[in-house]
Amino acid sequence: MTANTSNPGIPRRTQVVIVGGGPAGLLLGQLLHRSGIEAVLLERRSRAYVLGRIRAGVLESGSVSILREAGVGDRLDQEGIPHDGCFLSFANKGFRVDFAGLAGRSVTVYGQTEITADLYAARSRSGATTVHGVEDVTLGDIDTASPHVSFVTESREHRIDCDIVAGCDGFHGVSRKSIPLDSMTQFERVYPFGWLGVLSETPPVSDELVYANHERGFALCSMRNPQLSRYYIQVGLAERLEDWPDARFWDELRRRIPAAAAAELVTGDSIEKSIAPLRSFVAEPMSWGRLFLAGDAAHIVPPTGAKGLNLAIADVRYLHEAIVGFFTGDPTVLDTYSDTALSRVWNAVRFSWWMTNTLHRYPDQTEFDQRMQETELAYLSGSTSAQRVLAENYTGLPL
Ligand code: FAS
Ligand code: PHB
Repeated sequence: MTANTSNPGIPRRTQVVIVGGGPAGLLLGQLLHRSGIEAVLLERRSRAYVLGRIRAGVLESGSVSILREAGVGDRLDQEGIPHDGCFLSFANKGFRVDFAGLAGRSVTVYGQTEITADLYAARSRSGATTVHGVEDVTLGDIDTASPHVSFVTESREHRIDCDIVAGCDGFHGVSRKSIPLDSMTQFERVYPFGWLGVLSETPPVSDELVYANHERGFALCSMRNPQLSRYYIQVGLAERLEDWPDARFWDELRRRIPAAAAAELVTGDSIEKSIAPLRSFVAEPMSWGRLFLAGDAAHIVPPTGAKGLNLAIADVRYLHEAIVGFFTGDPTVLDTYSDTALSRVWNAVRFSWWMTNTLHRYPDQTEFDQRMQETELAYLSGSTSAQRVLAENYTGLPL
């Protein structure tokens, strides 16, 4: 690594530049470090800002294994909550899908916030270079064998030459946009609703997640631990946070979940409240020259299937293997990364799309549409085969 005179902590050259310090970038950095490969990580926001984000909550069993292999599974094993099933409800009726019995595997509830904290702690221990507060990040010569990344930090310009650029900078990042549009195909569906999420220091209404289809709209009861609950209700795209005081949120949630659950609901002040839009998006291919996209930089799924974070982790596992192959004499394995990752991405995109369509109420939905949803859910409630399909996809298809 060649030191950079204007800022000794920032090298002029390294093997891999990772753009984005969310879960994808941090996990890739951790796996590469453990493989003896140098990677400089560039993050636009401060570490505190990234650690303050409240996002995903459910980990597939494959994701848990990968985090353990990365050496960041200790707290996850102590504090993560295994879930062997979940509930779905419609027309005030509910039924349980037995993940363990039907798919032979479970999921673990452990917040993305905690995963990011564990990964940042590991990165600090590794001593690898992380630059926060970067601006004007620009990828150069990514279609050659000598790519480089330029950026500004503390009003100084920097350039890092490297062998590989990992674009882990999320949907709004610069990496995907650095690929010529005529070299890429983008697939997208924007849903006509969003999720209003609340975090509250209250005991969860149920030991397992409850996904509710209701004619007023979707609702989800989740948690982070026995004293920290996470709830969501579907809202229209024009809804504003200021129109949703806590009391209104709790009243609406009670109306959408089964009466038995509503009777158990413990309400409290929200300690976080946000509205997230829902979209399905896939960019093909997930690589161009020496640039490789992972996580939300390449794809977005509606959170209904709890797939976003898990897809990011699976991408990183494949990309790590490909990069190790490149540096140990087998450059061809990088060529297969995009196809390998996309085959898993599309399965998750389909499942998340199906869960979203089955559980949400569309603004222009007719009574017939609502009856079709309820009929599908009624069939699901009585069919072990149909529940097995849901259980296999929800707990994560084999990596
Ligand atoms: P991220 O977006 O997490 O991280 C990208 C990082 O790149 C960010 O830290 C950003 O600051 C940085 N960055 C951006 N541009 C940059 C630049 N030019 N230079 C340097 N850095 C740059 N998934 C679920 O499974 N369940 C959920 O309930 C769920 N809820 C969500 C709610 C919201 C509001 C959002 C936005 C997403 C949610 N997701 C959920 C999906 C989410 O968990 C993502 O899948 C996950 O964060 C993906 O991780 P990354 O790919 O690392 O992207
Ligand atoms: C969450 O706990 O934040 C969560 C759980 C399951 C989902 C989406 C979000 O499908």
